[in-house]
Amino acid sequence: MKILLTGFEPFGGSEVNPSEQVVRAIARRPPRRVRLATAILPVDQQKGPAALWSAVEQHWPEAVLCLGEAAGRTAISIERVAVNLLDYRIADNAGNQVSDQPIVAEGPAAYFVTLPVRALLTALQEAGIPAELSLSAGTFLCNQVTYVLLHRLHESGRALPAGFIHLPALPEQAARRSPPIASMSLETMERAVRIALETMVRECSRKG
Ligand code: PCA
Repeated sequence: MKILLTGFEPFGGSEVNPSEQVVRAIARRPPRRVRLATAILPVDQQKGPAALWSAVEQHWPEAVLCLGEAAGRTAISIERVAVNLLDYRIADNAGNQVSDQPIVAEGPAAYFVTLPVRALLTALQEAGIPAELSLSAGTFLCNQVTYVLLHRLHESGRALPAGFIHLPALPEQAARRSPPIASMSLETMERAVRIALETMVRECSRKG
């Protein structure tokens, strides 16, 4: 199965982004049943969604899994919904900080992701990895790219499974915060995303 896996470059003053590191690690040794395409997206209100869509058009994968960092989350967070709202709590890497705007004027208020979120959660929990379903990817870029992806897939009539997983901070990022925040090792996050990809293959071939 051909899957597009994406991460983000570092942002918000951090030198690393676990989502980029996980994507690069999996690209070096993709799971056996996955034909993997990858992209690292810029943390930029204009360029981020455009880079994701151009990777979709370049590869036309059978499924899309996007990853991003949500420092402070205590578990692998499988997002269920993307909302039509831009309300950046910090500036992106180009200095944009937009408030109270829709992502797509006249677009629907929200889209549900089209990944098998319950099966992903169960697979991660059975592997002993802390995981949760999340009702909000926030109102920053991760929510925005997910909304734009689901909107464009919807508009183009392509029913690809597509969605988003937020990763906690890495231990070295958490250690710099005072007080420290929750973290997860790169090895565990990589294992989680491998399990997510394998679950997508299994669930999608069961349905197809
Ligand atoms: N996390 C941010 C954007 C890039 C990233 O990795 C977010 O949660 O919106």
